[in-house]
Amino acid sequence: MNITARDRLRLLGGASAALLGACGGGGGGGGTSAGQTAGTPVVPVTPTPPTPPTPAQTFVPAQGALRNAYLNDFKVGAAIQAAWIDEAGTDIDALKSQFNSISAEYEMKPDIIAPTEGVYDFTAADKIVDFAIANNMDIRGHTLLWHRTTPDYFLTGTKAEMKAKLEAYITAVLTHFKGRVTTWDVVNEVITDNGSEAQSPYRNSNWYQAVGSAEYIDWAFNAARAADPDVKLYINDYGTESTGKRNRLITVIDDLVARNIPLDGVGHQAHINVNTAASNVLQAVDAIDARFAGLENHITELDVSVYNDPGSCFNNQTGCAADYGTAIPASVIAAQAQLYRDVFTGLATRSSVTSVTLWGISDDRTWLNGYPVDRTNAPLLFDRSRAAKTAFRAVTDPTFEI
Ligand code: 9MR
Repeated sequence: MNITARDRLRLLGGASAALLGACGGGGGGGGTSAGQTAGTPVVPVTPTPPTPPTPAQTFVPAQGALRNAYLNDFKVGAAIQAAWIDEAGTDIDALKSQFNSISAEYEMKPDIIAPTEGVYDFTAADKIVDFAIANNMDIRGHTLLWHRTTPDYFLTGTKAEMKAKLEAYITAVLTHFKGRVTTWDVVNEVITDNGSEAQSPYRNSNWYQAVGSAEYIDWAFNAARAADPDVKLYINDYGTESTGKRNRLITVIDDLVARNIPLDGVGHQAHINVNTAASNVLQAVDAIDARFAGLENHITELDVSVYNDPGSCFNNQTGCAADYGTAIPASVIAAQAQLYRDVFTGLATRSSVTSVTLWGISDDRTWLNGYPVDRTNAPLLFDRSRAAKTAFRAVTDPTFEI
């Protein structure tokens, strides 16, 4: 076949030329196909567009749908990691679009801020706090004292020396964040899970053992109040949805209140699962309300595991529920959504609840993918493709049928 110079010019003209260029001139994207006679009009073959996802997959929440649904009730928070702030993508978009409070997943703990005595590094924490302020969000400071993130140097020397080290740390941290961080979890998980232990209601922790009593709790609250008279001071723990743990927590708060230790609120972590009764979470709030007028309640680490494991799974990783992989049954996703809805709407009727924080944003980045065993979990409001889940719709739209 003979292509003349005039034909070549026509082939390269206008849109056809652009398409040929884009497709590299080869394959089925354009050009002269076999059997096509030079001189006849060239109609470029348009690539087939990708099939659009079904509407269910493309549900995009309205800007502010989550925080606005509870604007008159409580702040809605998420735990994040500082590194996420620099990522382009949907987690940070979801955070900005849907939440109005932030917790640091680990960057505001003593092992990160002061791994060496007296040497403070606020870089990662400041990044989260600055981001929150720039985006009009609250910050829940988490946490000044937790047995799992206490560097060893805190727990050496005499009692007076340990007290001085804790006071120095708390003073430095609260002074640094003064006016920016509105709330601190002063102590985290100081209540025991085993009511028959001698030191119950306190946890037999490294702190308890080093000090020889629970006096370190007083030191922490007193130092925090002295450093910042305006910040809200919280005691935070998990398992308050079960009566034994809750009653031990109340015993400890009774004692703090009786001795005028400064305390503003109770943090309920609420790491629950699809089989938890929403009423148990609400009863934890009601129990605090009934006993302590004036204390606030925060839900601080809410997530709903899709697995209902026996105690042995947590104790020695045996008998754990089998991994669903990514094929989580629709019935489980629906049950999770219903539980989220019942918890959120119930909390909205409790005036002492001023903040509800999810422990993460999307299911692919949650501590529950590795605890109590490595497994695909899906405990949050956004899925692995970072799309809003059924649970998100359940808590933001009362007319949405689960
Ligand atoms: O989810 C947090 C994980 O990324 C950290 O490595 C870990 C230690 O700092 O803390 C995890 O968060 C815990 C929270 O601070 C207290 N309650 C239990 C949470 C899950 O372990």
